[in-house]
Amino acid sequence: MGTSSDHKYAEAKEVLSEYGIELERLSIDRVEIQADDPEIIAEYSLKALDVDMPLLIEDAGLYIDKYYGFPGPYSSYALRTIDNPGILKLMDGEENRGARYLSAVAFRDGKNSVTFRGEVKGFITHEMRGTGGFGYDPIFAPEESDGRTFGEMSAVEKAKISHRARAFRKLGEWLQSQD
Ligand code: ITT
Repeated sequence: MGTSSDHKYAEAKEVLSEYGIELERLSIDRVEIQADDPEIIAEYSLKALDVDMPLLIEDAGLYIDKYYGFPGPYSSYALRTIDNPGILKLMDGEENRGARYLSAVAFRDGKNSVTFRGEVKGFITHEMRGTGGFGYDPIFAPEESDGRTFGEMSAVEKAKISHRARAFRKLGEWLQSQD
């Protein structure tokens, strides 16, 4: 499993399977607008897709308190450019290390359109730790843990508290309630 979308897909698929829901990945280009909030980005991308089947789009990012939410919607770009060492450099000597991951899942079927959010609060570590997860996981330590980064956790541990798992669990519950 290489790319970040492979990881995101595996995490989402795993959560939805707990609700008996099967997730399949489509290889189609999506329109991605620039907005501060992942909810707006995911909803816009979903609306722009002319596909006649139950469909979802997730958008996510890392929001650092000290930098007013940066990289936020630029998370993918910041990772491709300055990467984790660049983020650590920005945080050099900084005491306010608070950050959060946000995820938004926009879903529609023939009848409804709904969006669910998930959030996990944590802090940016002083160094990269762990080889698990992907993206910013080696520099993000959730509050609800023992100081380990997501990169130092198993997929199962990350899925207990991650922003993505939380958003997809809400979707799973909502879909179950529709049956
Ligand atoms: P990719 O091309 O990198 O997949 P994207 O624009 O499709 O970007 P997202 O909005 O969902 O992907 O997420 C933006 C970036 O935020 C993503 O590239 C990751 O680097 C980072 N990110 C999101 N969720 C993450 C997680 O659970 N762990 C680590 N990094 C994450």
